[in-house]
This record gives sequence, C-alpha cells and structure tokens, in this order.
Amino acid sequence: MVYTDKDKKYRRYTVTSALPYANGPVHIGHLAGVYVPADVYVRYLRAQGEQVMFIGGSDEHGVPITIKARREGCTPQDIVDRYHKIIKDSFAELGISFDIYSRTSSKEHHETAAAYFKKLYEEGKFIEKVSQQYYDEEAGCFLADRYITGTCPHCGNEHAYGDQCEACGTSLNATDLINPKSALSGSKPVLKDTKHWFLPLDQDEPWLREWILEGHKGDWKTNVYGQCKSWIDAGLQPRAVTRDLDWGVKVPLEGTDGKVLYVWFDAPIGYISFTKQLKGDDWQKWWKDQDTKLVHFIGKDNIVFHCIIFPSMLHADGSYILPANVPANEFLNLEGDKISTSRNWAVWLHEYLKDFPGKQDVLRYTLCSNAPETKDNDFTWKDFQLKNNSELVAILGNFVNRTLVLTHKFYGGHVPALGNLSAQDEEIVKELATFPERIGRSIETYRFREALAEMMNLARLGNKYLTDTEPWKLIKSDPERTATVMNLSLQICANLAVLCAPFLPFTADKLHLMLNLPAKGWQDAGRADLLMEGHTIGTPELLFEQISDEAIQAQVDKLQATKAQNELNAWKPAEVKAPVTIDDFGKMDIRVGTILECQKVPKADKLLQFKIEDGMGTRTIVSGIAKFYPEPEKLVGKQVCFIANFPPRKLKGVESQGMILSAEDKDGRLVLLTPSDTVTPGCNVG
Ligand code: B3M
Ligand code: ZN
Repeated sequence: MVYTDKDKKYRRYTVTSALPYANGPVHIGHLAGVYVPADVYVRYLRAQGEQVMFIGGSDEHGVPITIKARREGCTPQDIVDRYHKIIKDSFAELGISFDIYSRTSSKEHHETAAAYFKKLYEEGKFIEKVSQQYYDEEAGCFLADRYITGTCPHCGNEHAYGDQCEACGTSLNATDLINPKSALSGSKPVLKDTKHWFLPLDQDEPWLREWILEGHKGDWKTNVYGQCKSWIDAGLQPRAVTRDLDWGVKVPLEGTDGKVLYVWFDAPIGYISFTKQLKGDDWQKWWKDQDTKLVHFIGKDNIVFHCIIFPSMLHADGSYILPANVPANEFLNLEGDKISTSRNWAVWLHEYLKDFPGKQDVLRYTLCSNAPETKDNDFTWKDFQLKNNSELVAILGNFVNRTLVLTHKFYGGHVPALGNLSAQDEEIVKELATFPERIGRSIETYRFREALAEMMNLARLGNKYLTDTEPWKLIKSDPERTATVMNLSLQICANLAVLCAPFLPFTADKLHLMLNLPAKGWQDAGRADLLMEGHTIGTPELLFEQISDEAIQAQVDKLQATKAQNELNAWKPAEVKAPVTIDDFGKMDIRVGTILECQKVPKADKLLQFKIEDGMGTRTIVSGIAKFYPEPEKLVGKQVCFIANFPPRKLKGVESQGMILSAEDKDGRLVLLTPSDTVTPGCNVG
C-alpha cells in the first residue's frame, strides 16, 4: 500500500530536485540536502511499480556566472559548459538516477521559458513598473547589484557589494552604497529609468494562505511551513521577473534589448522544459493532471521560490498542478564550519569519487543517515569512517558475509530446506514481514534517516539471529534446525537486497549478484520465500571494506591546508596611522648595532637578552622574540636596528637599554630588521 500526502492515491509522480548553479561543482551539502533524499524517494517509488519522472539539470543563468566568466576572462557559456559536465558526470557516478539531467542554456529551455512569460504577459498577469537603477555610461549598460561596489553605510567597508556587505553581513540596496563604483569600468554609475515586469504576489496572498497555511498544515515539514507562514504573514510584495542583463533568457517583447528573465523566473520553468525534452508531446500529463503528484526536493534557501513564487507562476498560467509537497532540508556543515564555495570549505563530489573509488554507497549512507532533515547537521570525516567501519562493515556487511560463507561451507552454495519453525524462527518470519511497510512509510513521509535506520535494523535482526542460534556450532548437533536457520538468514539477505536498494543501489546490485537473485519489487519484500530451496547462490564477496585511519587523516589534512590558506587570504595590512611630522620622526633615535651575544633570559620563555655593540660601547637590550629564534647563538654577528633613546627598564630582573625593531608577519611571526649591507655600529637610521 502506498501512503501519500493526505492519503491521496496518485497515478504518477513528477519529482524535481533543485537545479544546481553551474558555477561550481556539487558538494556534500547539496547531496545531503537535496539529491540523496530525492534519489531514495524515486528509487523507492519505482520499486513500488509507480510511474515516476525524476527531473534534474543545471541552472546556467544568474549574475554570479557572468562575474566568474569576467574574472576568468572567458564567456559565461564556457563556465557553464565546464561545470555542467562535472556536475552531470559526478551525479551519474554517484547513482543519482535522474530520468533527465538537462540545462537551462539549452534552446528548448529558452523557448519554453520565453513562451511562458509571453503567455502571462499577454493575459495581463504582470504589472509594469519604471524604476531607477544604476547605469554604467562608459560600459553602456545597467548594472546588476553585484556589479556595483562602494562603501557600506553601516560599517564603512569600502568593498561592499550592491546587494550585501560581506564585512558586516548587512543586505543592502545598491542605492545605499556611499561612493558607488561600477565593477565593469570603474566609473561612477548614474541612476537611470528602466522598465520591468512584476508578478503581483500581493494579489496571490489569499489563495496562498488557504492553500499552504490551511491546506498543508501538518503534511508539509515544519521548517517549510514555518518559512511560508512568516513570508505570507509579513505581507507579499510584487516581485520583478526581469533584469537588465545580457546573460539569460531574452525578454520576448519588442524593444527590450538588454533585458532577460530573472534567473529565478526561468530556472523553475526548467523543470517543465526538461519534461518536454524527455517526454515530447506526452509531457502535459506530468504537469497538468490532478492525479500527478508534484514533489520538489530543495534546500532551505530555496523555500520561498518553490512554495510561493513558482506556485504563483503556475497559478497565473492556470493550467498547471501545484506541488503536493516541498520537502526542504536544512544545511549540512563540514567539521563544525559552514560549507562555503568561495572559501573552498567543502567536500566536492567529483573529488570524493576520485579519492574513494567504488565507495559511492558509503557516501550515500553517511549523508542519508546524517541528513539535515529537521536542523542543521555536521559532517565529519571521523563520523564518515565510523559509519563505514562500525555500521556498513560491522552490521550489514558482516551479516551478509557470515550467511553466504556458511551457505557455501555447509551446503555447497545451495539454499537449504526450511524445516519446522521454532518459536524464535516464527518470530523472525513475523518481524521480517513488517519491514517493507515500516521503511516505506518513513520514505513516503520524507523521513529518510528513519527509513535508513529501519533498513539497518533488519541487518541487526539477522546478526542477532545468527549470534543467538550459532549455526557454526549447531551444525554438529542439529543439522535440520541449522538448515532452517540458514534458510531464514538467506531470506533476510534477499530482503535486504530489495530494501537497501533505494539507499545503497550499488550494494543492492552486488547483493543480487551474490545471491543470484532476479530483480524483485517492493511488494515481494517481507516474504520468507524469496529464495527457493535448492537455489544456487553466487560467490560471496565483501560488501564493504574498512576505511583506514590514514585515508581519513589525508582528508582532514586537506581541510587543514584549506583553513590555513583561508586565514592567509583573510589577512589585510593594518590601517595607516594618523600623520606625523618630520619633527615627530626626528625624536626617535634609531640606530644600527651588532649583536655580540644573545641568549635566553632565565625563567622567561619569551625573552631574549642581547649584548649589542653600539659604537659607544655595549648595551643590553631584552626583546620578546625568543619564540621565533630557538637558536639565539646563531644571531651573533648579525646587525639589527634599535631605538637608542628609550628610557631603560627592567624585564625579569635584566635592565633593557632600548628596543630592537622587528616586523610582524601576517601569521604573527616577528622577524628582526637587518640592514641590507654591513654598516658601522652606532650609525643612525632615518
Ligand atoms: N539554482 C540553487 C541554489 O540556490 C538554485 C536552484 C534553482 S531551482 C529552480 O543553490
Ligand atoms: Zn558593512
């Protein structure tokens, strides 16, 4: 039986997953939030025999792509071509089973998106507004917010963007910036009138309120429902669906050169245009039949677009169904820190696949069992190792391996006969029968962690059964009962092959092969007769291997190196101090001296004691740089600069007669200043 939202029985499923921007590869945050859960869901539905269409593709428009292209001196098309391929290939390798993975720069998509806009325009569904926007007179074009920099009115950061100040985190309007500057030409932009088309979301409020806040209370996840409620309660505003930009879907109206559809208008239409590419003339029933269930898998930052704006677009057209559910996840962090593309703080899928070949299911397992379903969650490499070694290897792999090895040992690889069932065996059969429904119910209500844990509970059940009955001993005293135990253990393995498939498709394939089990549907699972007496199984192989400490350390080291690099990148020279006069400077008596002796000050970790030849005799100076010169005797003979007219002061019992000059490097390291050529001790610096 298929449980559905509000218990409605649907005839087919249109399942979409957010279209990743093709300006970078995909990372574990994307996977845990969107693609792994979506893939589990569709694989399960297919196993149920449902008609399913799983849509994915690259989002190839938007300003960040044009900025990246400018920075790299190539075209936006070059950028999206590069990343679309990386993303598409790595998804395929991870087993994300899209029915189509297309792209929004395709001709078909441009046509569909333009036609969608045109229809709404002709039906008067937009409002037109003229507003003022920054224009670059040298470059001859309007500027997207990201292309304008200036001083943040809140914190004074001189490199704030027109949409946000990254120093203080405030979101800004381009017109808030002090001294705005165009990132294209460096010139000062001017405000100029420009016309745009808006979706009047304010008019959609009544039906959105009824549809979401009344209609989907209880069946949409609380994080999704809560965000929708606060948007609607705050009052919806008309939303511009066009932009002054030359990269995107051209606005299909006369006299609109230099205008394109807003990326968030065209991207969700991608779901529709990709359906057309996949299904041809048959596409409409996937979008327009009330018996089709539309489900959007997304991350939490996309909720408003999929729950309010895109539904308003669908509603404005009038012929489309609305999403039945939008199971958005929260965010996944990495080793306690927010995943960030610009800081390279991520585990990139294509790199994982290179570093851990053949271990797709380990990543799928870790991300699904750790999915940020109700709150942000953390990925750590230690946990990844633990999930593999203590769960996949020790529970699932171990149970299957013990069962298959014993079957070969005792019965030459043939399934033994099921004899009379003991009370314990009856209990196993009864419990086995409950798993497909338990797992299925969790998947259908988008509780994928719980579903995965249930699947593993079946492997635990099998392990416990073997441990309790000890067939390796029992074979000597009671061969008939041993045959029954082994038969039932094999039935559990066969059930695992079916029930793990949505989560661990590669493992499921291996297990089918090892059991020589023909493909089965979800309805077949739960039964204790999937493998007939006498059936010959294949050769047992390990389903999973231990992951070593070294392999994990290599990943941790890689992240450490990234962190160190980020800290260096974040360093900025100190602000220049208030002006001084030549007289101010002249008061400082800076000289060069030669180091005669140098040693640590006893009982003071940080201090070095110098004896300096200063042309008039010798003087002692104490300096707090011991940490940076662990072999102070090697400094003897070098020349240093020092301030000669500092009043003497005592440091740890030693009188210091001046101050030695050093530079502080970006990592806090102090380095002595030495003249580039040897000079006479005591000469002045100025
Ligand atoms: N391109 C993904 C993101 O916000 C965005 C999704 C579009 S789905 C139509 O990262
Ligand atoms: Zn600021």
